[in-house]
Amino acid sequence: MDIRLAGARLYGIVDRGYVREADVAACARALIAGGVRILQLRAKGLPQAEVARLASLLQPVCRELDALFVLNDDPELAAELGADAVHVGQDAPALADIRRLVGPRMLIGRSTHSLDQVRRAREEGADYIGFGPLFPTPTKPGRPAIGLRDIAQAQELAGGMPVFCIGGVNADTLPQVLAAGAQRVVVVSWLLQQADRTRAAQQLIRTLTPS
Ligand code: TZP
Repeated sequence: MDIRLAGARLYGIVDRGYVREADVAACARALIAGGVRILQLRAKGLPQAEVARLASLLQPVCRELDALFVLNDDPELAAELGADAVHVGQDAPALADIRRLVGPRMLIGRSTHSLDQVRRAREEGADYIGFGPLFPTPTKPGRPAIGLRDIAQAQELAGGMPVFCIGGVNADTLPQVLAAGAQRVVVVSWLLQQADRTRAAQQLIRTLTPS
């Protein structure tokens, strides 16, 4: 497994819904300085050329600071850009088809919302999964929350495949999420809305890292 993926407990997302284009590179720097080692560009609904432009701001920062650069939703563009990883949802094609597009080395992550989907993601060879949304979240309005009950079983079904719990995770909810069996989390809106994103990421990482 990629050593940066194996070591990643906090997955960050530079989400264009929260971050202005002019702030993309600085945001990436702040999150990575706070300990984020895997960072996704999420730009829902934007044309591919605009996503490519945003990637041209974010990817070099990831390269320079040795964080994994993940592109959301677009395997074709991920391959073109030479991203470290691509993240896809349940509506995306089978991972075997995505693998053909992106080649043997790129990491592939899949969003999952149920234990059945965790099982399937493992069978189809995902490199990691997102599992959630645990709580209602402004980042995916209207999406039903799955709660904390299945986290431990999701971890078990995943075997060694990293499981990043997602959806409504913040400094207040993180202790409950960890108590339910999570080891890794994705935090989007809470981190992006902090005045000092570096300190906020450091705070989460302290809670995530067993002493
Ligand atoms: N997939 C499931 S929940 C979610 C995504 C992309 C958004 C999580 O965002 P937040 O703001 O950390 O709740």
